[in-house]
Order: sequence, then structure tokens, then C-alpha cells
Amino acid sequence: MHSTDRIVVDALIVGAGFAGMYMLHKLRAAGIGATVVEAGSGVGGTWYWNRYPGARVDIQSLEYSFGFDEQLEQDWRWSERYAPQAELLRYADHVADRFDLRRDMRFGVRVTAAHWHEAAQRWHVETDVGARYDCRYLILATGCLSIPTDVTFPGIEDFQGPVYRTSRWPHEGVDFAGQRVGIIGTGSSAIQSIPIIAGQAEHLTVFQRTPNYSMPAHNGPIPDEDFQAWASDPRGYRARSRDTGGGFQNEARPDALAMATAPDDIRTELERRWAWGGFRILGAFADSGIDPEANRIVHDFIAEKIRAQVADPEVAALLTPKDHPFGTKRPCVDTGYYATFNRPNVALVDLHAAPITTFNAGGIATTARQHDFDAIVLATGFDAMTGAIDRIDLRGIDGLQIKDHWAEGPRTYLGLMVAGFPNMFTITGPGSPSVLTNMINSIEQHVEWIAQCLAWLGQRQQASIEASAEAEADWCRHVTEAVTPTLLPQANSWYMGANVPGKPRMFMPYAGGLNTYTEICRQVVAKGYEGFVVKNGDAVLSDSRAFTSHPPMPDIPAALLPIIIERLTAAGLMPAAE
Ligand code: N01
Repeated sequence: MHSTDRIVVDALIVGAGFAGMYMLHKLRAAGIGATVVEAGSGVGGTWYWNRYPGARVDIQSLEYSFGFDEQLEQDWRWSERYAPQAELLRYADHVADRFDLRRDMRFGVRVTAAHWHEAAQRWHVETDVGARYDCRYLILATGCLSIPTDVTFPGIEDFQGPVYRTSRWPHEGVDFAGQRVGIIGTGSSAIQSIPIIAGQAEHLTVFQRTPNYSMPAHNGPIPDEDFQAWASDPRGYRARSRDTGGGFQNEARPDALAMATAPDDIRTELERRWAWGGFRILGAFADSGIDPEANRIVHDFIAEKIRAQVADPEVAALLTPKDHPFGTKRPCVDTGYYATFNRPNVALVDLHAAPITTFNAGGIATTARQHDFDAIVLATGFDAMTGAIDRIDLRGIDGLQIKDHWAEGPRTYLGLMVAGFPNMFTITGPGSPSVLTNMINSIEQHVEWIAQCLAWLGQRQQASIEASAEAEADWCRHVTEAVTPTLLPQANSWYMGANVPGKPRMFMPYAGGLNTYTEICRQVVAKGYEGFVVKNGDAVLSDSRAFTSHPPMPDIPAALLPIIIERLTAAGLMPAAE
């Protein structure tokens, strides 16, 4: 590698989604030169790629938007409670224009390799278009759900019609009018697109392996009361959103237990939340995420709602989740999903009863029969959280490869840095609350932390920072501690890496909540970047290896303590009682 033909920048940001956009804005404000490289031809990340019919946000738009600029917040008006993809992309474009971000962005550029050069204390970065960069800081804003899984099927190349992936949807759109369409998958992408495709196509066949829980969005214009709650005090509203576990307002009740509530009161509460829509039902009872019996109560309520929406009891039974507790896979939010199965032009195929054997020229053969199609849609998910990072040939100190460092699952400190990879930051990386939260609030918190850190390093003669191996190990243990008391590890979810064959099983996001996490990050800084080693060449400026900023034990209702203690003990995270 010849460093002379490299483009020299202070910071290279990979990805022009909301994370990369705000990171660039923030670094500019701090006087740090930054360039963004982006594989797509425009900004927007998730909302650039996922253009499938029905794609929309499932956190209320009032909360799923940037809060860093008061005027931006005042000037932008969302048309609907849950904005559709096209509007979210317009918003991303608007932000890029408003802050003149594109002049430091390079589109159609995918990073292929990044190697740390210890002597120079810099990253050398290669791209698929030949451009090479030499940067002090490498910031991976590559997204948690940006790389589709490699799912394929025998004979797929023999199918004579088009095969679309929801996450790589043609920009010109697809017209399914008069067509027989098959869709594989029943996750959020499928659940959003199925009602729309069913309305266009002559016939739609849904291939389902695992049914998911879905709650109604009740989408429409933003209700006056919601808008007023926001407009009367946008700053306070945002602060309240960020001061929650999920980064959005959910009326969570940490003291309310389904197991201690009378059945009529449970129903009243669940009905009220179902009528409100979206994720609100998740906040109803503190024990539903921990106690299987409490979870069953919510499950039974949703199962009843599915039966009420689906005319055929057999189809309703097939659509009802059986293999995982409510909330342990990411629940979906839909508009008319279950009722779509009442349409005469929609059929549901249970892949457990009749698995796919092969694709062929006409369509898809299962063990039961042949299904002929004009087009097939794969809504088969993502190599979540690590996929985009794993695909870069990333090498840290002494050539340490990220895929070796992560051979048993992704290890990070705070989801922000990786031991052995100095000056490399991940925005909403594994080990941070990320996908368990309102992403935009998590992104803002990470970007602000990183910008503050780089400004701090700049004041120390451009020092380098690296997570210590001890702090990383400690943080990984804490990530496990945070999730072990819950039911979350019980599902074969993409949170666990379970949807990618061969991927190590490890619960990747931090389940301790965004508010708790934000406070931990604040304390780490207040203690002089504890857990990080800060160097200038060979001179060590600070070296506080341990991570001690553990959050205090949350106030847990006493009734839940036995289950929590049992799980922590079984996982070896707590000594067994004598
Ligand atoms: O992917 P998924 P997604 N044969 O992994 C099935 C976010 N998101 O793109 O569960 C047959 O959830 C698979 O079946 P199974 C959100 O965080 C948000 O829908 O493995 N089926 C499953 O049904 C979401 O959770 C929004 O048995 C196969 C489906 O494909 C995340 O993205 C919208 C198969 C994949 O579901 C991922 O959602 C969309 C095979 N070989 C997405 N392989 C918003 O609303 C996989 N499947 C903001």
C-alpha cells in the first residue's frame, strides 16, 4: 500500500444513513474533517434500501426524527402517525440538503478493507471503486439491519420470473397487477408488504415458517392530542422519550404485574393499549418479559385478537405464534395484516407441514405440491448487527481480524469500540441498546458521545483511544447479565444470531435500556474515559482498564426476584445460595 495515493481525512464515516449523516454534521461542528462513503446512490440507509410496498416506520414519526436541531424539528411536518418509506427518504434528503451534507459524501463506494497501522496510528481503507483513504478515525455507521441474509433455495436460478428481496427493492417499484405472487417470510418486512401486494396481485401465496406477533398500527393522521403533547414542549417530549428503556414513550409500568392484577383489569389495560396501537402493549406489565405465566396472559390476548380478525379458525391457528414467548422476537406492527388472510386471493402455506423442496421454472415445490408464480418475493431477513462489519476485511493491532475476534460472537465495549481496534467506533454496534430501542434516539446518543470523545482526543494532541480487553470482557458480561433475567434468550431470534446458519449464538443488543445505558456512558466519560487506553504514539496518556460504571440494580418487584435469581445463578452470573 502506498500512502501517497491515499485521500487523507481526519475521520472516515462508513454509511450515509441517519447515523452517518448526523455524525458528519456533528464532526463538522467540532472542526474535525470528515468524509462519508456510502454504497448506495443516496442518503437514508434503511429508508434508501427498503422500498418494498408498505414499508413504514413503526415508532411514531414524532419520536422517530432528529432532535438535535430545534428549527429542523419545527419546520418538518409528518403526514402520518407512522411515516411511509418515501416520506422518510424525503426527510433524509431534506436533512442532507439543509445541512449541506452531500459535499462531504461519496456515493456508490463500498468499503472493502480497513487496516490499522500502529506506527502511524492511522487506518488505511480500501474501497470497491479504487479510492483509498488514510484516516485517523474510522466510524462504522453501517446499520444494524443492512445486509440481507444469504438465504437461497435449490433451483432458485431456474425460476423464470423475477425474484425480489424486500431489502433490495427496485427503485422504480414493481407492479404486481394480474400476477400470481409468492412471498417467503412472515417478519416485519413481510407483514407490512403482504396487505399491499395482496391488493395488487391476482393471487398471493404466503409461505410461513414461524408466525410472529403483530399489533395494529392504527395508522392515519397524527391525532391532535399526540401532536399537542409534542408541540407544547418538544424539548421536554424528547427528553422524556430518551429517558425510557426503549427510547420512546410507551407508558411502561415497571411496578405493574399481570400476575398480581385481576383478570378484568388486565383485559381493560390490554384493550386500551391495543386500541392505542403499535408497541404500547409491551409496556403494560413488567412481568410479561420475565415470567412465562405473565407472558402467556399477553399471548392469549393477542391470540384472541388474531382469531377475531381471521375468519377461518384453521388459518388463525396457523398465524398464532407457538414457539416463542411474546416480545422475544421483535414484534411487528401492521396495517390490515391478519384480515388480509380473509381475502379470496390469498393463501397461507405452513412450511412446517410442507417444507420447500425446490424452486423450479414455474415456481416453488413443497413436499405437498407445486405452486406456480409469476414473481417471488423473499422477505427473509438480515444478517443483523454484525453482517455489515463482518463483510469488511477489518484488521486491528497486529493484524487482528474482526471475524477472529468475534468468532464466538461480537465483543465490544459499550457497543462503541472493540479491543484491538483503536480509533474505530461503531454507531449502535452490538452490545449497545440499538435494535431494542427507537433507533434514532440511540443514534443521536452514540454520535454525540463519539463527537465528544474525538474533540477530547483532539485536545490531547490527536491521541488514539482503544477499548481495553478487560473493560470489553466486563461489558460483555454485563450485556449477558442484563438479558439473562428476561425471556429474550428463549427465542431463535435474529437478536441471537439464530437466523444465520453457523453464526454464533449470543444475545447481541444491550437489554438494560437506553436510559440506563446513556447514564453508563456519561459516567465512563466523567471518570476520564474509564475502560479505555489513551495513547500518543508510545506515550500512554491514560490507562484505566477496568469498567466500574455498572448501573445500580433496578427496582425490581419482589415477586420477580426468585425467577431472576434462578436464571442468573443457572447462567453462572450469580453464586448459588448455600
Ligand atoms: O426479517 P425477519 P424482516 N425458508 O428476520 C423467514 C426491522 N424491520 O426483514 O422466523 C422459509 O424478521 C423467517 O422465518 P423464521 C425489524 O427490526 C422494521 O421481516 O426464521 N422462511 C421469517 O419469517 C425486524 O425485526 C420494520 O422461521 C424463511 C422471515 O423470513 C427486522 O427489520 C420493517 C427462510 C424473516 O423475518 C427484520 O425484519 C421491516 C427460509 N429459508 C423490518 N429464511 C419497521 O416496521 C428466513 N425465513 C420499522
